[in-house]
Amino acid sequence: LTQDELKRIAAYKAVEFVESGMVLGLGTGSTAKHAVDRIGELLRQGKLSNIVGIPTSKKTEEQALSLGIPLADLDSHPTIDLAIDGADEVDPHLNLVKGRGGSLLREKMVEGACKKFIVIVDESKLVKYVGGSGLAMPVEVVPIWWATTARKLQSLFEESGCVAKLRKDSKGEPFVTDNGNYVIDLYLKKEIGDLQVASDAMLRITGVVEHGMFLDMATTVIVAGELGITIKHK
Ligand code: DER
Repeated sequence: LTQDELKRIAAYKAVEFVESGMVLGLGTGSTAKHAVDRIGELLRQGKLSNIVGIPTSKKTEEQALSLGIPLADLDSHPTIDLAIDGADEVDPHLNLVKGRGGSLLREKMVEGACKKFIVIVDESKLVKYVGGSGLAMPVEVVPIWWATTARKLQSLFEESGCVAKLRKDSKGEPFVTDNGNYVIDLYLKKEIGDLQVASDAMLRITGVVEHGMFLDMATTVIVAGELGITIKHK
C-alpha cells in the first residue's frame, strides 16, 4: 500500500464517525483532503445530510466549496461536534506536531473548540517524542522583526540543539500563512523536557502567534499501517 492509500484508509475510517446534523472541523493537508472528499461524496449520495463544515485553511475552504459542503465560520458555530485532521507527528501520549502545511493557527482554533478531535495518520507519523522526527516543529510569528523572534525561540531550546529557520515559499520568499504571518521552523536534535512548560514559554515570546505542538487535544488517533488500522483513544 502506498503512503497515500494508507492516508485515505485512515481518513475514510474517521468519516465513519460523522453523523448527519454535525458541525465539523475540516482539516488541512494531504490526509485530511481524503476525509473532506469522502464527506462530500456521502453528502452527494444522500448518506449524510445537514452537515456544516468549518474549514481550517483557505485551501480546505476551496476544496469544500467545490464539493458543495455547506460552510460556516467559528464565530457563528463556536462549538464543533467533531474535527478530523492530519498530523506531522503523534507521540505515545497523543500529543501532536502539526503545521508543516502552514495552517496550524486556524487548525488549533477550530480543533480547540471541538468536543471530539480525530487525528488521521499513516504509520510513518508515529514518533517516540515530539520533535523526534528531526523534521520541523512550526511556529507562526508576526512578520515584523521575525529574526528577533526566531533568535528567542532558538535560545529557548538551546539544550535541545535547536536551529530556527524562516520558512520560504517556492520562490525563495518568506512563506505567508492564511493569516498574513510568517512561520519559523524549529529543528530539534534532542527531546524537549516538559512539553507544557515549552508551550507556555513559546507563547510568552512577544511576536509568537501560535506553535505547532497540539498537547492533550486529540481525543482519538486513527493510524493506518501495512498491517491494518489501529484506533487509539485518549
Ligand atoms: O500542516 C498541518 O497541520 C497538516 O494537517 C499536517 O499536520 C498533516 O499533513 P499531511 O496529512 O499532508 O501529512
